[in-house]
Amino acid sequence: SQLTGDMLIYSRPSKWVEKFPMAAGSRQSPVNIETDRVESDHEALISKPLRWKYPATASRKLVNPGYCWRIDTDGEGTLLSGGPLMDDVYKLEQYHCHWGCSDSRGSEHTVDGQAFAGELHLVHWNTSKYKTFAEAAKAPDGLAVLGVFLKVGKAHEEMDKIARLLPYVSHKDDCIEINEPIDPSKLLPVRGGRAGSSNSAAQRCVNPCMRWAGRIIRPAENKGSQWQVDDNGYWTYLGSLTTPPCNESVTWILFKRYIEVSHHQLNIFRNLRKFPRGEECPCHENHGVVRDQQLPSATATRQS
Ligand code: SG4
Ligand code: ZN
Repeated sequence: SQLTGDMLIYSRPSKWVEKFPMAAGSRQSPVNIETDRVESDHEALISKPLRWKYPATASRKLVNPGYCWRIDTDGEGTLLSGGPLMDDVYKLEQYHCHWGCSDSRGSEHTVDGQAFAGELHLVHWNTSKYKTFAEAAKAPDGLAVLGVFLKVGKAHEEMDKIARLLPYVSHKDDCIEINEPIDPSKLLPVRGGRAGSSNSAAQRCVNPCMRWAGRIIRPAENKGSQWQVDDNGYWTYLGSLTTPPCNESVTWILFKRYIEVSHHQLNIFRNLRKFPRGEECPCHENHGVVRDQQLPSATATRQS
């Protein structure tokens, strides 16, 4: 059976490799972050703090591509640099979100086996080295994605601006212009435009468990509540896009702190439709890592 176009998005990640050979690569995302296997004292990470700038006016369009909501920016005046990116300057291309059908899952990455209710991704490309997003997406240092875990709690004010617009893009291929400014920096758990400026704050993930090799997330070992969550910290590793074509071009930067969104806000995400007007199938979940696990044929072994 041939997998085509959007159907891939709803298919099992283990099937993606049939059409996208990169999905079988050696730096595939997402991964499970094992907090006892991270390195803190990488000079490159601490010599320059990670810093970002996002004018609220850069958020231009809200799109329903059929498998998430996405905000496209004009990149104008946006910047991400420092930390693992060193002196290269990256621009914000778009941001989008992943969620699950219940509040206990939905994130793409996991931390010590624990999933979050969702994960926000801010996708940037390296403008110091490449001319276009497409060119950067093929290069090993072309993209940088900032990831923010979502946990269920109180409603998030900035996220609410997005949630209130989602009914206008309820179906696949719906798209609206954004008029009220939406500020992506207000969606980050760290304020002040910088992070990781101390030794323990920025940590590099050592040989993270791979999506395809390690495959199955280790069950939570009631470790979640004991994490050393640095106020200003992030984990970083070299990985890939989490969906086809799974390009191995992403420097991942995941904030250790999560943001809170409400159950109601997540339900608004889940109510987005996968298909154009006329077919009412809701996008209950759109995170990759758990899908294979739910299927009976998934193997529960971990390779070393
Ligand atoms: C989501 O499906 C986005 O909507 C995609 O954006 C994105 O692809 C894809 O996720 C993978 O990105 O940060 N999760 S991720 O690794 O950014 C790209 C579009 O389809 C190329 C534009
Ligand atoms: Zn994503």
